[in-house]
Amino acid sequence: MMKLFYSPGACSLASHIALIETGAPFELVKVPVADRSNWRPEYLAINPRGFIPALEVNGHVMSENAAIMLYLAHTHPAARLLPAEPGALARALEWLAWQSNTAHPVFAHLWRPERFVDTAEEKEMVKKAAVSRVKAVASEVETWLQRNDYAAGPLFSIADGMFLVLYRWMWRAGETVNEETFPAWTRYVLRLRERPSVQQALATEQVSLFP
Ligand SMILES: N[C@@H](CCC(=O)N[C@@H](CS)C(=O)NCC(=O)O)C(=O)O
Repeated sequence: MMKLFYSPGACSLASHIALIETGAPFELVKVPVADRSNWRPEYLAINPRGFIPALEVNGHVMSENAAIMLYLAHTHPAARLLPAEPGALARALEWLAWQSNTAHPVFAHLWRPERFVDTAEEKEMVKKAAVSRVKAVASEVETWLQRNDYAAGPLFSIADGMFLVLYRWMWRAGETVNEETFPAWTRYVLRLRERPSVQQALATEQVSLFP
């Protein structure tokens, strides 16, 4: 059975949602990053990089949300987790790459500056720079969703889970996110919340979409 290593409300929520969407049976293993469980030897034996998520399938472990979700989409075609049309498929992959190489690192700089620099002064500078980049990331998502229902365009795909995660991270970072400040993004997360997979993942992880 597939086994997902996750931390409540972390980026692993995107893989969790995709996993439920497949309809396949799976097990969840909680590795809370809040208490640094992900750096314990037991977890490093599973994913030597120490990050969550990781997905174990028949003894084989894969990491990185994009890789995990692509694997799930390909092994469960009936779940239609990726668009067939090449332009929309490229768009889904574009957002998956951007989520990993641009959006996620902004929050890593904000919440874990010690990963990048050493002194207290440097950490403050890194955090300060991240605050303005958070706003740039958010405005990119809002602009896209003003013209498109989902990340890939008209249909739900594996590129949507992380937009939902980022929405939560916005208010967790102290930003005001609501119908007034980010109307399209807010309507979008309300639409995603209608999916049973999203409801189940949020309930299991015991996290909410709004403050
Ligand atoms: N690009 C990776 C990012 C993984 C990542 O940074 N995960 C965070 C949680 S959202 C983590 O494990 N943080 C633990 C730490 O920094 O100690 C992915 O998309 O899977």
